[in-house]
Amino acid sequence: MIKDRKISFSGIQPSGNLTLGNYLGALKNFAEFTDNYKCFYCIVDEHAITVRQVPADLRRRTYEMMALYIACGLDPDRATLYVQSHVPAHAELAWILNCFTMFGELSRMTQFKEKSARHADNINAGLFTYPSLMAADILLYQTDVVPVGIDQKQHLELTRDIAIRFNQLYPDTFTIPEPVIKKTGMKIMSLADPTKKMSKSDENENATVRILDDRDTIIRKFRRAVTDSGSGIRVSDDKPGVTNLISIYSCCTGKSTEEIEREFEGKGYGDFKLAVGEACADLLSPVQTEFYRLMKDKAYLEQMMKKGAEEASYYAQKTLFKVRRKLGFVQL
Ligand code: ATP
Ligand code: LTN
Repeated sequence: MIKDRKISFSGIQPSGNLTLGNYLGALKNFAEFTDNYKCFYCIVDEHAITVRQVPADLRRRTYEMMALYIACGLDPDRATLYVQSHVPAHAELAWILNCFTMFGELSRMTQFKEKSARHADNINAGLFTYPSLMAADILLYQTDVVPVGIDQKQHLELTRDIAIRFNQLYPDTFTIPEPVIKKTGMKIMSLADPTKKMSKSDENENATVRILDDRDTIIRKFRRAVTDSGSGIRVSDDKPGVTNLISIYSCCTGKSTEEIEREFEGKGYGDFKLAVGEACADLLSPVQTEFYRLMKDKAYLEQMMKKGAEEASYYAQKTLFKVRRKLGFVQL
């Protein structure tokens, strides 16, 4: 494929209500690429069913994700926004890549180990081969950059290994993608246990701030956030709670760590937590307003999904055609 611009691709699962971690680690960074890159941002519903989903919830969240993509500043005329299951090429390439992915590699994935421990009654083959589908997502579009949080680094490394292996056997098939992981915001921690990642599937509601939480809820959750013993608002390994809040405040306001430490010198945790809560609520408020406006117009969201799927299919088919030809499949 001859590219006139570099390509950015990322995906988010419609598997729960999105958190501040998803926003700061991934979503918020997607729009930055639209000026200079051709962007594909996917709602990965096929990944979501590796864990049991209630059908009505999955459907509702898929619409919500589309609305959130747009509400976060992604213009559907400038970025291709679509749903994974609307483009069958993803599942097709995933099967092919499964034949180039090793059992040992998949067994080492920490997300697989964590999710199989959490869902011990449903350790299905899809959960195991999840990374080959993710590699297919990325490689189908000849992607150059993948904006993600740090937890996805291992999957990105595997994607690169699969692409390199495939290219060695069948030269010039895939572009080798690079992860783009922002230093601040790459791993927002739980407000209840700052040694754990903030996760959308956490059962403790006080552990997560949701993108759609209202202002009072956001401020209350930050007020209850676990901080560390002693006082002092500074980044330190023995202060994981305060360090996490400083990083959130930095993402929300654009201030550096040093500026923040100076701003709160001599102040208590109470003042600091309130400031973080307010900054976070201010950041999310315009996203929420736009989200609720868009959710009233389902027909528009469906129209955008359709347009996105058509655009994505066009590019995906080109890669898939090349792959099939190189493998020796008969093309009719
Ligand atoms: P689940 O809890 O269902 O496993 P998740 O919250 O990890 O989901 P995903 O849909 O798997 O969310 O992730 C979407 C994007 O958000 C990915 O790029 C991921 O790296 C990023 N992300 C998720 N949690 C965080 C976090 N706490 N901090 C920063 N980025 C995050
Ligand atoms: N595995 C990712 C979601 C995901 C993704 C992708 C991210 C699926 N396909 C392609 C980037 C690129 C997750 O669990 N966060």
